[in-house]
Amino acid sequence: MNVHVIEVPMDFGGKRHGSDMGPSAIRLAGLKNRLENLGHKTYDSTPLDLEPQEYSLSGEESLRYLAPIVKGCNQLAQAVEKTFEKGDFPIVLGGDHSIVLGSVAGLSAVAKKQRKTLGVLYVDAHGDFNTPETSPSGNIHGMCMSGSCGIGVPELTNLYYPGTKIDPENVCYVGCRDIDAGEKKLMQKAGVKVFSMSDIDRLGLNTVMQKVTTFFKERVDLIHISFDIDVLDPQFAPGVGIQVPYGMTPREGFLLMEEMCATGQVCSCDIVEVNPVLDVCNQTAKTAVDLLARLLGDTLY
Ligand SMILES: [Mn+2]
Repeated sequence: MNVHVIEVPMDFGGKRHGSDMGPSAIRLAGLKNRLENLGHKTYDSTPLDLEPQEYSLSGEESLRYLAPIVKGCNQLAQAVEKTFEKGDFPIVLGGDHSIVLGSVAGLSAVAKKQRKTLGVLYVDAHGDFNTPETSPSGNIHGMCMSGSCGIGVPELTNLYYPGTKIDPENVCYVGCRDIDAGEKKLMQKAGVKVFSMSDIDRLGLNTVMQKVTTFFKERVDLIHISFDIDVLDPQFAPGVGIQVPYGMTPREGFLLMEEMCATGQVCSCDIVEVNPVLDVCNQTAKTAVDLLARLLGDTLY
């Protein structure tokens, strides 16, 4: 398979900066070699033409850095659309999670043209389903999935092209454990599927993944995975903007990726919020590489 590694060094969406260095950290951790050893051809580029955060104005407090986020996500959407249309597999390296607005917009544009249904597997400690009214922080990385689902301000819901990018009923979460009260109501109303950390504890990840893959098989043609590395427990992935305790182990993450690989439906993947400034010896980026390798066919035996 041809894999296009799309680097998105953009960290406007979160409070703690430094995830704009995530793509370099993941590249340094050996992504190219790992994927090529699995038999894939890789190429790498960045679509961003943007001033960094230190040179940009944050704008309104309830939607911090809205203008540069919209601009960068439009650039990303175009790159993802082109890659996917060519039949190549986009791996999008964030950056904070606001970039999912761009990935999903680009993919959904192609899915529409091909008359295929798109689903999103959202692997995250958080819901990222706030609006400016419910958000405690005004940070857009907490409003990106609601935006993709058509909920929130028009600048986000109409990003790249007018209209909703993904039907919330085709969105499935795994690993949530820190959801704001207001966003929980929005998620329940929108009808997204959620397997929280408690569900993983109750059922085990293997059973959760059987339910997840059945969910997608029954309702969509294509799956985009948006993997926020903060879903992992901070003891294994300390290099993230917001550490949330009691998370998934890397082994659970690997199993999730292997099971998704086996569906044959996954068409692209983001891996976001790797922040080398807060990391220890680049271990969070190394885990990101291991996760991506499992998604693209690596097995232990
Ligand atoms: Mn997130």
